[in-house]
Amino acid sequence: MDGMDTTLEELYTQYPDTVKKNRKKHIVIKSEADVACPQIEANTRTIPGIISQRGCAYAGCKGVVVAPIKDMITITHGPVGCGYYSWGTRRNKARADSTTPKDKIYSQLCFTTDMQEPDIVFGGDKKLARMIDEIVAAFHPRGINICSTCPIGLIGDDIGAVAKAATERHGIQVLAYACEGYKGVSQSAGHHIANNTIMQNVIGKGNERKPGKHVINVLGEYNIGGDGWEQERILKDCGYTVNCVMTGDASYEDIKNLHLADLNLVQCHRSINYIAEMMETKYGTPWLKVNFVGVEATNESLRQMAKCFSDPELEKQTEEVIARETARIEPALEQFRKICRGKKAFAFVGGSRSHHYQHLLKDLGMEVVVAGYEFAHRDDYEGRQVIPTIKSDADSKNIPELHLKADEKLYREGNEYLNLSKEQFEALKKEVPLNYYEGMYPDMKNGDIMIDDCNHYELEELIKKLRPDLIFTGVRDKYIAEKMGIPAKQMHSYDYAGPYAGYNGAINFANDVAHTLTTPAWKMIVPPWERIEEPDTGKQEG
Ligand code: CFM
Repeated sequence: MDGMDTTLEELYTQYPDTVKKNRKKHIVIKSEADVACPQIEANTRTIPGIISQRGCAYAGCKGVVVAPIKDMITITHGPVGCGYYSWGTRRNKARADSTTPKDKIYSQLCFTTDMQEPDIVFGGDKKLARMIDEIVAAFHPRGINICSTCPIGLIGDDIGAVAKAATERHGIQVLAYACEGYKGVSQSAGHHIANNTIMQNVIGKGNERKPGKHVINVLGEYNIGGDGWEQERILKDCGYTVNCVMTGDASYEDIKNLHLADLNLVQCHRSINYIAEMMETKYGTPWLKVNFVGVEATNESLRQMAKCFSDPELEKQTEEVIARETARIEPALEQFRKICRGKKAFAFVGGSRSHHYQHLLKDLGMEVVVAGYEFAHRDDYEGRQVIPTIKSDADSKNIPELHLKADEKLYREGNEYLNLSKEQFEALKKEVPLNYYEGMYPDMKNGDIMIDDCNHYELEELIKKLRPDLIFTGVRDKYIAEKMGIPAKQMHSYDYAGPYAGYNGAINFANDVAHTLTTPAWKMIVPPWERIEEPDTGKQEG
């Protein structure tokens, strides 16, 4: 602990006082003596001048939540760059099925109004309306999304009016998302905008419940590298009917029928919790946070789901799947563990995955010494879980209240540090229906670092000081690490690999990590701390 304090103090010395004061609030050292997670500042504006790894509201709305809906066409209303650079990089996979033929899948295409100077001066709404007409004539999609970029908000195009008129003209739903990039402090604002629009306009419009005894949705699973398909395979094996994996490989129709499921699973809590909570209030649909990344985490999630339904047959089938799948992959995992065990890792990704991968890395015997998020909120760091019980309609109506009660208590008392003793906190946990408590902070070890909105400088300094064996990170910071001779895995699109979720995903991941760790190339790079600095003579060459 003291060592880590000194490490951080050294890191802060480069900062001016105001920056130091700010950044200190975003970095926490894990102490096992703490009853609850110390307050970490999160979801606040990045200080100008700091190289952050965050994205924008448009990225969160269009790139993350909306664009993966496979049979809707998503228009980027704005300059071509926003459309082009948000095109195809996330690897949210989609495939044809009995209700969506191949020629109705548009999620891999890029549509943009390509706003030019005259459009900025005179307004772009006519161009947008023309584009919708062209799209309908050429593709006949089932629905259209319009996502605004920064200039649209600045010039005041009324995309809502364009969408409304187009809906009437063409008889298909055209939705407007005012997700200008500057809104909020990160992509997180965009998730919220997308959730609100889909909840208000799409969910609840269908009336076809898929056949099955236990019908579920997987919310916040975007099928990166095929993760959602692996989850569907496992869930079907356990006896569930998967109504919708949202929005990875989801169709417009699936989302209209979202409210007809019995339980919402929330895989990414950050980007879709708003829909889970709104559906709980509006339809009484209970939700459960799950994590299908990691073998133990997958097993635990399946067990918790089965508990929700109070069905012995389901519990039995779940245990059979767990036993069969775990036995199948364990020998291969053990081989990879021989390479991975004891290796130190950093995990710095988005708003959800760093925590999910803590579990999978633990399965491989690796230690996560630094973990952080780009844009998560405090509850993502703190972590908590309520397991609902689905018995009858009347019972499920009470669930929103239970959730609220648990949240309120933990936020206002547990997490605001009203000096709760361990006993008080345990009593609180008994009193509220919180029967499973996990999250980034609870899953860390004494002395580990938890960091919010880690910037370029901090990443470099932490690498120099802690010398991890491997870094799990994003597109921009990956190369910082690699130039320092530390292998990095890009955990947004998995460096073109995957799936990494579920049982098959665990094997893929272990294989990739073991290969990365043993790649001889990393030994050929001399990291900066081992380079002998040439004394600076002050003379200019040439
Ligand atoms: Fe959720 Fe995601 Fe994530 Fe996210 Fe993202 Fe992503 Fe992510 Mo990149 S929805 S918060 S906004 S799990 S695109 S699939 S990998 S930053 S940790």
